[in-house]
Amino acid sequence: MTDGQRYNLSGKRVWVAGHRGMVGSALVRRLESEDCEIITAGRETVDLTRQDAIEFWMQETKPHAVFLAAAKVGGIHANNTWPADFIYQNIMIETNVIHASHLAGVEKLLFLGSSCIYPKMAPQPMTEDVLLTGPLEPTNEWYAVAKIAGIKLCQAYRKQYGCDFISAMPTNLYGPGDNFDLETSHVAAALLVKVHQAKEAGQDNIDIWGSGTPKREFLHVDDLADGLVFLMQHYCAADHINIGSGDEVTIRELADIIASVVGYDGGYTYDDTKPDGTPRKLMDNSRIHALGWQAPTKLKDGMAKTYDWYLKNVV
Ligand code: GFB
Repeated sequence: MTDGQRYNLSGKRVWVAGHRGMVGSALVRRLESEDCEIITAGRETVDLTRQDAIEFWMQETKPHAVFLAAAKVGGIHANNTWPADFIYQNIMIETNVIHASHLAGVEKLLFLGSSCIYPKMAPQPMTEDVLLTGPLEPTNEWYAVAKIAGIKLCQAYRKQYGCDFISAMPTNLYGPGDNFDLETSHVAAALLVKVHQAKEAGQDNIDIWGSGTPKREFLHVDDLADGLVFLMQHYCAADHINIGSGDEVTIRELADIIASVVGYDGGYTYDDTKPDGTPRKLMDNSRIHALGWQAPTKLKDGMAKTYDWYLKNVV
């Protein structure tokens, strides 16, 4: 397959690795409208950190296509607190799944990275080619190094063996299926929980970690899943590709959006014992736009849908 050709999912056996996570479950929802067979396997069936287990399972299962959404993920505090878990588990999962996919003759694989692969002080918006041009953000360099290794694995297997393995780098995500645990979650889920609980308890304050001034770009996970299926079908190149929304706000502005969705009119206090992390990480999405895909969901609408899901499924 050469650049620009379409990969047809019809009739294909498509493995979503990590189907219980926020991204994996969104991918399964999205793939239900494609004419393909969706394959999933929980940790009790195959432990992706064990090389022999994954190679055996892949030889038996023989998927045609793989979405590699399995990963050890977490917010700024989790990344900063458990660096060994983040680097070890992610490198093991990527190495095992990518190598086993090559051995099993997988036709196409999409590896999922993160915008934290880019240098902390990268010029904004960040184009794909700023990768490896400067030092990483220290709170998540372990996770970032593992994700950079995943990009390089895909490129190496393409170069040496001709495998059609591609990499997509999403911006910060939110949506149904997110992790709502306050210690390990990302900011969108954390603030949704804090604002909801404050409203329910009649509290007039919630705490925001750091200064509230860092900027983040937020993409609804159902938009991400749609974009990933689009890339699986239309993108074929060694270079990784950004996938974002262009919806950039400060953390304080995000709190205001969530407050208006939830109906909370209290205030905020800022916890300066917690890190700010990267000051800004806005993606340049020109490449994926040029291919013909854009994220449809606006941040406030996506947050309202997520809050609705949270009330029905988590509270
Ligand atoms: O989403 P988040 O945890 O991760 O935090 P990163 C984003 C910003 O929100 C930081 C602030 O400036 C946090 O200090 N923040 C404010 C909070 N209140 C809260 C809160 O209650 N919980 C959380 N979690 N944050 C992660 C990386 O970075 O982004 C990962 O560590 C990954 O590796 C992911 O790349 C997408 O955006 O800073």
